[in-house]
Amino acid sequence: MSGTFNINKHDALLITDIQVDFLPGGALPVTEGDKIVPVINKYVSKFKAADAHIIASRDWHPPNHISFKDKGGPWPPHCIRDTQGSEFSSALKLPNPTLIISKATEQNREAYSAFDGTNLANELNKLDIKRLFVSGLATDYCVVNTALDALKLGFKVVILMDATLGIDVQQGDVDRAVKTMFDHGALTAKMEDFP
Ligand code: VGL
Ligand code: ZN
Repeated sequence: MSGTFNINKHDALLITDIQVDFLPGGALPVTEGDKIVPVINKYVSKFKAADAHIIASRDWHPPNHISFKDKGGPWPPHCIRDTQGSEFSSALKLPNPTLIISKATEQNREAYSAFDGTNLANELNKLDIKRLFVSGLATDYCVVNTALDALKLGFKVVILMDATLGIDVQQGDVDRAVKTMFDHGALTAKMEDFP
């Protein structure tokens, strides 16, 4: 569903995990993940100009995180805190201020949602943010889990379809994730929906 969105100070752009390891050349790359970075930068400009908030989440694992293959998890080691792979892409233009949310920081617990084990909900309430526009990686993991938690917590959620990409471990995972978000009340939008 689309339409026109007027952005204001009760809105936030959530930029999900635009980190070196999730981009081509990284440890757990999303195919063509780099293609959405300029699009996200454009959204940043628009949201900044409209006095909205900018939030960037990052996957921030300890070494030996439970999600790593050698610990029995599904993924190659990635986004180990304070390493080059965990840095935000140098192509991503994060403004000042950007609220940074680090997630999946506990060794023995996986957390895909940016709300899981973080203070994101408190921060949103403190800033009087009512609506989240979600961009970034990966649609079928962090984005879908974050969006569903946001909806559960009573925030409005809009998925920026031209600024998210997924992994598709199984073909159709991304499409199913979008459908799940939609079925739970998320809207979708793309650049042309912002005047
Ligand atoms: C993610 C796979 C592993 C994500 C994090 O943030 O989407 N995906 N760790
Ligand atoms: Zn991870």
